[in-house]
Amino acid sequence: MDGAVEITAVNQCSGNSRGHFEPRVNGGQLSHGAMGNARWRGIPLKLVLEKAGVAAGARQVSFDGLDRGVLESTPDFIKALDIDHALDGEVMLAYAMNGEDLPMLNGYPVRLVVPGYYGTCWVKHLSDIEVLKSDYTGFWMSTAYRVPLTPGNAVTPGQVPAKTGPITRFTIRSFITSVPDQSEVKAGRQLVVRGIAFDSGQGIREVTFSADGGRTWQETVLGKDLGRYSFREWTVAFTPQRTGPIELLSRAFNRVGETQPMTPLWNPAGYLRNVVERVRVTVI
Ligand SMILES: Nc1nc2c(c(=O)[nH]1)N[C@H]1C(S)=C(S)[C@@H](COP(=O)(O)O)O[C@H]1N2
Ligand SMILES: [Mo]
Repeated sequence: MDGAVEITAVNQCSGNSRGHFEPRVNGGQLSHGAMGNARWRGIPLKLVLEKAGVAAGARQVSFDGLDRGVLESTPDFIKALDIDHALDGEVMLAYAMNGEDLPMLNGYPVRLVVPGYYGTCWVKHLSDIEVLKSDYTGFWMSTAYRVPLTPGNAVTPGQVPAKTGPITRFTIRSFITSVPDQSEVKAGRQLVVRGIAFDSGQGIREVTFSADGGRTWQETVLGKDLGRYSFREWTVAFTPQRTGPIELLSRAFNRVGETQPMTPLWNPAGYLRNVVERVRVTVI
């Protein structure tokens, strides 16, 4: 298709904290959250908006999909982006994922792809795009999916934030993917640990690794750069010496100096989780 572009980008649900997906509470068993990394192909939203013509004074663009709420009382899922964001040339109307038509569950036939932003903005089964003169105020923008507008978007547990705004960009995160939590590893044998890191598009600069619960850290080797919105793979080799329990940690740093906190930041919905995660293993 004329003007088509392709990027590799992470799609991550905003409900990404372990607490949010507590299996006993809501049946979800998504552990670190629901996320994926895929190649998205489509037309920049900018091209379509420019073809339609955007009048002066436009403030936001709203996006609606073909689905409706399960209950009569559930508001229709409609999201909005600021006009400058919608026209940034990166936001995309995607029709293919990993070289094939979008699967039904991922938004067939067309979905919005908003690189670096939480999945909630990535409206699936897109049917209506509307340029608005004022900010969109529907439920899924003005009530749901909001975070405190405080440093780190955090408040003291239990505190109701004075001011909130829509959830927007990913926080920086990293994970160990090759060693399961609560597993066993052999003393004296070299282990190559693999993992991933990503942020909202500033670019991963470095991932460090600790095999002693965070007391000492070593550098890891970054894998191929698939673009600034993609997962960045990393590997590190280490040889556990003494038997007994140890904790493996990884911590990512990006090009603008952001990193993951060592202790969790709290907000009412449990959004934006990016604390350094711990993998507990026993050396045998
Ligand atoms: N039409 C429509 N699009 C939607 C949603 C929805 O309920 N309806 N949910 C959003 C949310 S909250 C997320 S996390 C992503 C999930 O995208 P995926 O199913 O491709 O992982 O879709 C987004 N797009
Ligand atoms: Mo989500």
